Amino acid sequence: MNIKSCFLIPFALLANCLTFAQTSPVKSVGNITSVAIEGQQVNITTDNAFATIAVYAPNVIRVRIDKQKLAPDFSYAVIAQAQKTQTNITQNTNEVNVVTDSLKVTITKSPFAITFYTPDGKIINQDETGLTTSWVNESVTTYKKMQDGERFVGLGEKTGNLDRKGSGYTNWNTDAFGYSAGQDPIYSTIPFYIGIHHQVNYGIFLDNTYQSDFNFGASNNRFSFFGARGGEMNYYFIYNKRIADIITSYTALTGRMKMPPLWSLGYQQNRYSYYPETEVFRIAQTLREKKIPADGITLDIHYMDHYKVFTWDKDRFPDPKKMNDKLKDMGFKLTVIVDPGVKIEKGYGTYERGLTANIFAKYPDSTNYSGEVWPGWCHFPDFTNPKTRTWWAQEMKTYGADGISGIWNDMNEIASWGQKMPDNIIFDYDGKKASHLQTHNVYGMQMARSSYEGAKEAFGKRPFILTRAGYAGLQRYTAIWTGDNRSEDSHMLAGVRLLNSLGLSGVAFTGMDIGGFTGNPSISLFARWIQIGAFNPYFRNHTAVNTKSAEPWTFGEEVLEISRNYINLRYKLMPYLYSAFYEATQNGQPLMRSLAIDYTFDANIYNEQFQNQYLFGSAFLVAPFEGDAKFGKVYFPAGKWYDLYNGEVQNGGQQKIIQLSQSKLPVYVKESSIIPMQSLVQTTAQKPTDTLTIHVYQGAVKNTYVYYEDDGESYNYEHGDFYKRAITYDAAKNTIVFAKAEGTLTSKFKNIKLMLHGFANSTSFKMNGAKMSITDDFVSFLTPISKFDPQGNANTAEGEKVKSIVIKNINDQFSINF
Ligand code: MIG
Repeated sequence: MNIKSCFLIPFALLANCLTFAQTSPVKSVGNITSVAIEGQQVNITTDNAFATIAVYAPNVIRVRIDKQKLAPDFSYAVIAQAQKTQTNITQNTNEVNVVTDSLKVTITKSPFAITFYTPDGKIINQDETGLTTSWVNESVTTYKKMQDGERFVGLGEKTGNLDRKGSGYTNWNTDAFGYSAGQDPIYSTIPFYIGIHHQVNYGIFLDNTYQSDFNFGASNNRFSFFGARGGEMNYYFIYNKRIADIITSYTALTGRMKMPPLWSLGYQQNRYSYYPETEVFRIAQTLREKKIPADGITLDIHYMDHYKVFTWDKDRFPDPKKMNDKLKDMGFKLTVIVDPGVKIEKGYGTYERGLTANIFAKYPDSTNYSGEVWPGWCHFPDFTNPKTRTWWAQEMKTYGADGISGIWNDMNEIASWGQKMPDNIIFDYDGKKASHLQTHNVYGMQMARSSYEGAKEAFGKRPFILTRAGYAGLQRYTAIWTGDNRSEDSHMLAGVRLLNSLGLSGVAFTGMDIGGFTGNPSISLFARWIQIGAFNPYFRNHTAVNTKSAEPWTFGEEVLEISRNYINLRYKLMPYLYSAFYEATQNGQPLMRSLAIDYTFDANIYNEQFQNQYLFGSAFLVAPFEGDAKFGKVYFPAGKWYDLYNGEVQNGGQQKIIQLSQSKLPVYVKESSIIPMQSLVQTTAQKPTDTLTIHVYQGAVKNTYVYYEDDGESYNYEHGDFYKRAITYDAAKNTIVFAKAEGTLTSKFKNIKLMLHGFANSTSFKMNGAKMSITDDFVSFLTPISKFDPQGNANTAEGEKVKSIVIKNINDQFSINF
């Protein structure tokens, strides 16, 4: 309440009111008292605060507000600098107006409140003028007016519905063992969300590493809010017409992933824990004998000597280098887990070197903080100190020498027994010095960063890095998985939404424990989960220490065949997957694409029945259902959709009840899609045959697809050593055009086989103007399984008649007319 409104109150209450105004526990930003325009930014003083509103890019506005003068700028998330942009800033007595090519911002002076408009004057987002921005003690919150019909998506690794309207969330990285499917918070923090209303959408990224809170109309219908328990209000407002472009803008700010090692896209076999070495070889051999393609095996904490990071239990693993050489000969790469806690033990090298380098997090009295975790009492490296990151990179060398290929960062929330790290631990925060409260949410990301930087040096190849905790921008260094989920149907589906939400929040390389971590999945649940896993970016089977074995062959012959079928399909799709990852490196598009990205204003996709559906890359519509469901309802958004397995066409804009089968995951292909595939291999270390098969699906929309290849392991692609080619299917012109390849690499394929789906009505095909021969062909994406499906569907060889064309030389530049 401000003083002015007190005058509207009867005299008898006035005294009361004034007392209230003076002692209000909520301190509002108040009115603007001075404005200074400085290039692209407006510097503001208000009754109670200081603010700057800066044009960061034509479509990105940065807002900073603090009770004291703004501190020097620093961020672990944002790597982009403000761009010089055509900006027009004017002011009159009531307001300041900031205009760029992409949007208009109006800042009213009494009270200080901001409204963002489209260039043609539609409101995109506005402060709630009664509440604006305020503090309760050190907590700062900005209140935004709830727009009619407003929806909210994203916010990273958050449980709940796709549309977050009506829910509130807290960001505080938490070791959430066996979390429930609706629990909050869990492991990681990405304070970025997308709001949608009246045919407009926008992104807001709150860059503040303190505990943060978001409210999308929970327990109120007046506002949405975001805020943090300390530090300054510091947010980036992003406006683009399409959500895909908002993701591109957000990842321009916070960075994008690098090309992953090709092997990390293969199937990964895990459990807590495989040991000794003979057990690792038994798993590797069984995968090969049972013809389950696989690329990775992961070692959990039991490989270490008494859980001491950077050591080996020499009884279990006498010669790691030899083991890795042998695994590599078999086409496997090894990933090992690392925990941040360094055991306090005299004579233990990592500990001693850590003491000498003085890199552990400290109490204010300069003693090293000790907490208890797997190895017993530990110190914790302060990964926000550049010195620590260098030290960790140095330690990483031993893994390089041992032939390790991947680093799995666990327990980096930080987790410790007791789960109550004291507030008063001091971290370097890259020279700024910060308490645990400010550092907590960014610690995990800085550990993953240290592992990435160290492994990149030590392995001599692209490392695979995985993390459990993270903060906005984590995608620059690492993939992420969703921790200790449960072997339950609701968890599998909640997991799909977690990954879709991470995708909306700039993280493309994501996965969940296939089969569930705690508990034992039923046969039907495992069958469904492994099918979905084949359509997850990171595809890893994992289970806890005290559960039954959960390798694909432990659920009976039928599930083994189902697993093999889908893992085979994944390997045949490797060229498609790899190209999709390339896209993520270029514009931040995730592999798992919530339908909110492409069908933002179609209300059906937010319906709880359909909210788990997603696109995998640009082509596949995946509809996940519980393991034992007999029927399911699928929503087909606008366009035309082909059943992956038999080519049957479904028109968009309809809901359809479909019969489900344990052996098949409902997957559809979007019209006009272009999907490159290869022959089946057992590991990405094996070369596929010379033929790149490219499926083209007839449709009404024009599609330009970018096919991408590189050596799959080095950074030479950064210097042009890749093979990249645009393929355009133009429905209106009846053409398929293969543009000239870019890059210095020769393709690993020698010829192309084009498979044309839905082209039965096209009878004459010409290549570069000359008539060409075309063959009737048959495509089947799955192998019939030998057992009778218990749900009653005999699974015979399902497939689709197509037309095929062989192009003898992949390097030909050609155009096909039909
Ligand atoms: O306290 O390393 O989420 O994947 O298997 C548990 C053992 C520690 C938690 C991880 C899980 C891993 C487990 N870790």
